[in-house]
Amino acid sequence: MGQGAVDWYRRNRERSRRLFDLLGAEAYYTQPIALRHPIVFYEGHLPAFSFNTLVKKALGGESIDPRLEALFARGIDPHESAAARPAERANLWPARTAVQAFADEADRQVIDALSQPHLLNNAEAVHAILEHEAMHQETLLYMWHRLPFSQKTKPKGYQPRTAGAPPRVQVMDVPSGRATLGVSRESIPFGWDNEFPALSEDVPAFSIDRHNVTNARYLEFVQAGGYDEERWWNGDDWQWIRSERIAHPLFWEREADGAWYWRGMFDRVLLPLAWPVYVTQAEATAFARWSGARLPTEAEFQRAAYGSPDGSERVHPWGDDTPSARHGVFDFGSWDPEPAGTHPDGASAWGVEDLVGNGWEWTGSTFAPFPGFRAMASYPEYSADFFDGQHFVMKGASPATARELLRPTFRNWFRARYPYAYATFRCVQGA
Ligand code: AVJ
Ligand code: FE
Repeated sequence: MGQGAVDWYRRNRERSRRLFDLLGAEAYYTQPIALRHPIVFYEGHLPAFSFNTLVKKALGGESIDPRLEALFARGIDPHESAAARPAERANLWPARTAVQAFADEADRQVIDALSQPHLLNNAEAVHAILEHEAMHQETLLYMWHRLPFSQKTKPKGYQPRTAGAPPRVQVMDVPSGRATLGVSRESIPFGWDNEFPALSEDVPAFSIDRHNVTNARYLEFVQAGGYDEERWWNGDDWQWIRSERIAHPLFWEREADGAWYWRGMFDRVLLPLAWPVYVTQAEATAFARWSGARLPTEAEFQRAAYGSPDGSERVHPWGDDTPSARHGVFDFGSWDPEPAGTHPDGASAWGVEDLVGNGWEWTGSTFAPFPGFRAMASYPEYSADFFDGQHFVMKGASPATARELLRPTFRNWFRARYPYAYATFRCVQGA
């Protein structure tokens, strides 16, 4: 593959290191999200996955440490009932020095492999390890988000951009037309298995919110008693609302005096009314129902984001220009969201803003294989383990999504009641 892959790998490793450096030592063995592993796992998982996938599996190389390679192999999205119990697991994890020694050797061998010119046959494994690390940097950030502020060091000069009034609610019309959901293997340098093969759909006309649903709009739902009324919620979601006594989004906190706050990455701030609300798919669905609308399907999202009046489709919502901070909040451009309406340069052909950036967007579509799906050789469990009807597609990007992942067919997914991700939504009407 050569220099490009080596550079990307080093850039990834450097960014991961900087993310770990934000934390105090006391956080290392803690588990900020009960459904995911403790932080120590991820420092091992990133190099272990790269080493296992490229050096061992693709190239048939020897082990460095079979126990650590197995321990750090996999750790995603366990079922709600399978939440790891911290006490039982505490002494399972190695000392940090051992994790880092393993990581250094794995890095050395991965970089050595990436430098070989004959890696072309293994392009899939190479891209998989590079995108895998980039994706996990977002996982790390939303885990860090849940840690006490006292365990994180705020980067010098960082201030969340809270100023600005919520934009007027506006809907944009999207005429009927075709939308691309999946692509053929030959047409892009790399995609995950769930992006293939080619698939396009006719999408009837619909109208869609110009902006994401903001905290201001969502507050109306909360204040109208939305969390107390069963009729807005799907059955399982209502059970969850009741049994967990959920009364507002996880990112919101309330003081005794009744004031609402947003839990940011490094600060708690008075609820920024213009920011997109971050919620579960369950909460997004309830809000949409309450407001007489629904969530977009995956096909409608694609049409709103990439379609255009002349029938062609764009590379990005705004066109062909290389993604930059002017188009939206992604690629680690901020530690928090920014006000809706502040990136008009990123608008799609229909004038819909922030489709890519400022928060992943929930769809109403379950995560399912496209007809003709084939699990990828280098990581066959990547998608296939999640085609269970319980996961929903998210599209777009959040502030913590690397620019390399901004392609129209990239699909993300979580369970309907997973509250930790940087995920927002907008409503549609029609058809
Ligand atoms: C695609 C973001 C849902 O984090 O659970 C990381 C990505 N897969 N390691 C996850 C993933 C294996 C996955 N998501
Ligand atoms: Fe992983």
